[in-house]
Amino acid sequence: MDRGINDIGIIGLAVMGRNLVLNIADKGFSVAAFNRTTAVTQEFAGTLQPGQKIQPCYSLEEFVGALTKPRAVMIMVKAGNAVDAVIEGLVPVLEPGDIIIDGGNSYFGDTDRRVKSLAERGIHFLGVGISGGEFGARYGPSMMPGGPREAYEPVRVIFEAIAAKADGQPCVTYLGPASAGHYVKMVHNGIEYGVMQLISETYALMKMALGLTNDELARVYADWDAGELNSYLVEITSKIFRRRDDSTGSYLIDVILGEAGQLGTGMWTSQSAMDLHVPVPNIDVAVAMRSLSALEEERALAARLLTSVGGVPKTASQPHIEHVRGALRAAMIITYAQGFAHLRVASKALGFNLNLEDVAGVWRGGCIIRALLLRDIKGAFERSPELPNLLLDPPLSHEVASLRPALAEVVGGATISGIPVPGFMNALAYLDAYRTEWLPSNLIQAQRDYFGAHTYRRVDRDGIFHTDWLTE
Ligand code: 2AM
Repeated sequence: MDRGINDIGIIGLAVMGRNLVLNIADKGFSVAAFNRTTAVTQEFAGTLQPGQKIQPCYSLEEFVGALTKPRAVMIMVKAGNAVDAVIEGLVPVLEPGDIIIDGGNSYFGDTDRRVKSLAERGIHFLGVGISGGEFGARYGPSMMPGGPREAYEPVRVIFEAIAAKADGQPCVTYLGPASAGHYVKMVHNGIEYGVMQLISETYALMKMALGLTNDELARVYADWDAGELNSYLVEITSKIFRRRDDSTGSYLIDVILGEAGQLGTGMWTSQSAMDLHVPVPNIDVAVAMRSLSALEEERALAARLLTSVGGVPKTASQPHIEHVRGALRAAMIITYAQGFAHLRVASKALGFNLNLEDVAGVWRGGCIIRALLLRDIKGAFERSPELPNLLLDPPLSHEVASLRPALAEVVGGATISGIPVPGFMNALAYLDAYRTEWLPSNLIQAQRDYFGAHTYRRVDRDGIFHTDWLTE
């Protein structure tokens, strides 16, 4: 083990932290490593190979003393109070010009607060979204850095070396000031929720309406992954259906309880989109469905009471697998479109000045929502950097239009059969509403003016109008 002056330091040696340490050392940089509980550091030190440029440290003073200046300290602890606790410990031992990097899943509002309060003490703070899980941290994550630009330069070479590569480019680039990085990571997770919901609906359709076995499902998803649906989430879905349970020997998927958990990032995406008045119905419904899935007892009761609307009536036509595949491609494009539209508006409202082509590039590899589709999305923003919505990109809109019949077919059949496909329904409704020039919202304006004198605008004249509706 090397002892000396290190390029960067990592605090927090749980799964993500220790894998990042190993990744950084593999790329030829030297790393100081520290964990609050000394036993964890000792255990980690015991796993190191001779020659690895990693220096385990047993006090904050030793850790800070082992770093080149300006010091770059990356915090890899649980989001929330732990980040503030670590920062509080660091501030007295750091110097102006040093850089604290938060690589956790922090709420963007917390990141804004930390950037400001540390700037007052002369310390730079970078909020960096990191996606890719344990494997990504070890062999190449997607990284979304935000904060003061001058603080990014000293760590840029390390980040570019450790990040995933896609089409030869590192999946990391400076995204914008303040909480831009954590905001982009939040929306990444929102899209992830939306796409996982859609894939789970294709599973429901093919299992319930078509009666596909787990082996058949594994083959279908593998086949999809080999084509335009190529993506990490479709790939792992195929692998999941092959996996056997060690204790029972049956398929593992069939013994997993259908109660989806959530850590909050999907909900944050929905909440912040609503604050900005950006419609992201596929993300909203994905959050809602996780919450609904957790109402296990109520659902068991309702299944008995409301059977007449459940089940698969004989009249329902079976979906064609090719239609399900087309519906998934269309709904995936629509879900990413909502996420990018969210980022477009947030960028303006919060002053991030995001380059959405860069965001698509960073998501091309290493992260959970990496997908071949992101190459098309990157191309769309390359052609038109200010595009407000991906559905206005000619090639993507053409593709979605050509897939709409498949999407409608799947939603129609599932509705008659009573198979819940709220993700597909929302994708179709969003598409249809977005492409309809006339919406019945004139009636809503009339109603608002009727009961609340909220006024309305007219199609034929400028100005604000109010009608006394009670006088005929
Ligand atoms: P620990 O091993 O000392 O608990 C994930 O929980 C990581 O976050 C662990 O490395 C854990 O350190 C660290 N962590 C959690 N709360 C912390 C705190 N208040 N201060 C420092 N590290 C903390």
